[in-house]
Amino acid sequence: MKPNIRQAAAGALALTGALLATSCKPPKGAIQKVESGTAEKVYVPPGKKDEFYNIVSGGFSGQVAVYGLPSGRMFREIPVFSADPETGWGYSEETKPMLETSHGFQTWDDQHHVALSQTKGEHDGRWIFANANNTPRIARISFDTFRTEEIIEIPNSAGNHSSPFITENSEYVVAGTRFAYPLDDEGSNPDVPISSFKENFRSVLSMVSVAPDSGRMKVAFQIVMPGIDMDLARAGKGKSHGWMFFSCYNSELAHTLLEVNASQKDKDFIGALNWKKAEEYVKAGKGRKSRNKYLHNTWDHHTHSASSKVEEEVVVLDPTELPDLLYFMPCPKSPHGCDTDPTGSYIVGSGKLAALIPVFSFDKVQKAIAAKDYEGEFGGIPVLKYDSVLHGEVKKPGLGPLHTEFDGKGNAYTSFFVTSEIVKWNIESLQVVDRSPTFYSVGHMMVPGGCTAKPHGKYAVGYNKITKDRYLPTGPELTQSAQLYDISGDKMKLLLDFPTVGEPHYAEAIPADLVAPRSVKIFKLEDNKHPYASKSEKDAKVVREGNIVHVYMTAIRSHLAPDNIEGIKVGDEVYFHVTNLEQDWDVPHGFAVKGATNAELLIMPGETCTLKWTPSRVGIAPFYCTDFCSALHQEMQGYARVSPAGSDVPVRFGIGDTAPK
Ligand code: RUQ
Ligand code: CUA
Repeated sequence: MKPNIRQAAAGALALTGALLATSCKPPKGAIQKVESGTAEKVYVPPGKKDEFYNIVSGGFSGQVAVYGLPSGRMFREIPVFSADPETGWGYSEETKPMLETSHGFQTWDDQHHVALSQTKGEHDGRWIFANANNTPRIARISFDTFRTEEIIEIPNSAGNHSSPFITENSEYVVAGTRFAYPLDDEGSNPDVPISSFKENFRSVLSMVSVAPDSGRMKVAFQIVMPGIDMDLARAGKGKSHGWMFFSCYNSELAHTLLEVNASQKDKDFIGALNWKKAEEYVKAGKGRKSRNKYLHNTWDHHTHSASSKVEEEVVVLDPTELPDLLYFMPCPKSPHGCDTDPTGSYIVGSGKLAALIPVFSFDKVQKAIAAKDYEGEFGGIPVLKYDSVLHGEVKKPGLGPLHTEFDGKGNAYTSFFVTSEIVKWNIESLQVVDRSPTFYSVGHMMVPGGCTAKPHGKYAVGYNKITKDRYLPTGPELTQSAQLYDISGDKMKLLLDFPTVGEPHYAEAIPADLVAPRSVKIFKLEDNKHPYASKSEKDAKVVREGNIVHVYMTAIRSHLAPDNIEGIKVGDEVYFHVTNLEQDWDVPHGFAVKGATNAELLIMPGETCTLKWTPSRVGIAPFYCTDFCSALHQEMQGYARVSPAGSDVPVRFGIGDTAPK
């Protein structure tokens, strides 16, 4: 008997039900109902733009990514510490110096935190700073071009995690050592047994100054301390301006199995550095001059090229000899986040293993310092009494607190890794007022402007470590993800999940109006001072100097000039210097040549970029534009003839009528 439609449908439903029960059923708690009308809150209709730029660290991708809020759409991945074949970053001759370090050329790092420039404690929309955790560096990215324009290496440091948190007027960005190690500056001997940790390993906090107009960075001075691991930091603001606070773990000074050995003590520390005092000491010549070699790489806007300079020296201050410089505050259980509220009155420590959140009062810290209210010292640095500096504790907030942000309305929001939630609490009363689950294991969280003196509020974003069942599976590795919450009312409301690239750690968000109007649309051709620029097609040429061949090439819709080149030989070093002659927004040209072992170039209007090519085979090598730039983009192509080494084929080149006959 044939089953009727109804029976067939019921059977199909039963089958689907069985499948769901076995393989596709989400674990309990994975589905959270969203209210009707939620979609409209994140929907940015075609032709409309997002309200905020969300600048998100890329973690082990080494890059920084830019998303829109509330849509969660990704706009750009900015190459910073990792080479990026898509843009030629780290592959073009112009960008290579940006990735030089004292250890050599590095094409990767671990990018954890971003800091947006501030004036009077508020976002000013000029720069993004980003840290490299592995080989200690800080990068500065321009909001005008969304490009990295400076990278400075941090000497006397290892594991630059507590970085690049910024002071109220962008006077400094900070860099703290996460992996204490024996300093390896000139004259010291870092070849010591690891077991001599206590005697020989040190940590250094660096204050890197930022020039007010150019943004140019300089390692202004460093504070050396015992081998505790510095984790995160925040500058004071308002009344606490002039101070830098930073969390420290491993006060046990363990050097093996830290998981256990660095979790012995009840309390570790939050350090409080009086950097104004440090400036006085430096001025008075109280520092030791440490001889180092560290690189400082900068981008020149006129030549469209980077250069790398070796710095040789840095001033180091010793807080055991210089009074009133540095204090420790006891903080429960391996603190991670160390965050100051918008008024600068409170410092929140997030002990990863603590079941409470201590909130310190800056006024009480000042009183305790004045009264020398110490409970002892650590490595010669005074430790203030916990009870004397405490504003209070948030009791039973959750497990595994990591980071805290603020909404400017008296509330704090703390991420909890272990209990997978964001908890909202009142800074004055220390009462928990709301909590919302995250999916899953949230690391950093962010409120737009939440680290500034004037938070923009409205949203919170959680950056999760685990996504499990939230997205379509993509093999063993699932996408990293963020979650957007509406925090405009009393209760947090989950609005949206969106995937991210790399592993997001800290992020900031800034109103689009502060950034969008600054955006550079083209580079003016007349300002191009690149030594190999060709400013018009008639300047295009090929010049041989020994076995080096310079191709001065131009790109404009829709041809490359010259597009026929002869006289290149196996063993030559060929440099294609391609100038994009366009002066229109959003018309890059790309350039690639067969057999090149590096990458493509992606050349912005008015810019010159150089690809090095060492042809290895005799024959004809086609080259072409890689970016679909016009209806005749496919025709934007040409040929290079490669002859045997020692051949006498002369250099000839041209396009159209001038092509070699
Ligand atoms: S750290 S959560 Cu660099 Cu908290 Cu990542
Ligand atoms: Cu130029 Cu495609």
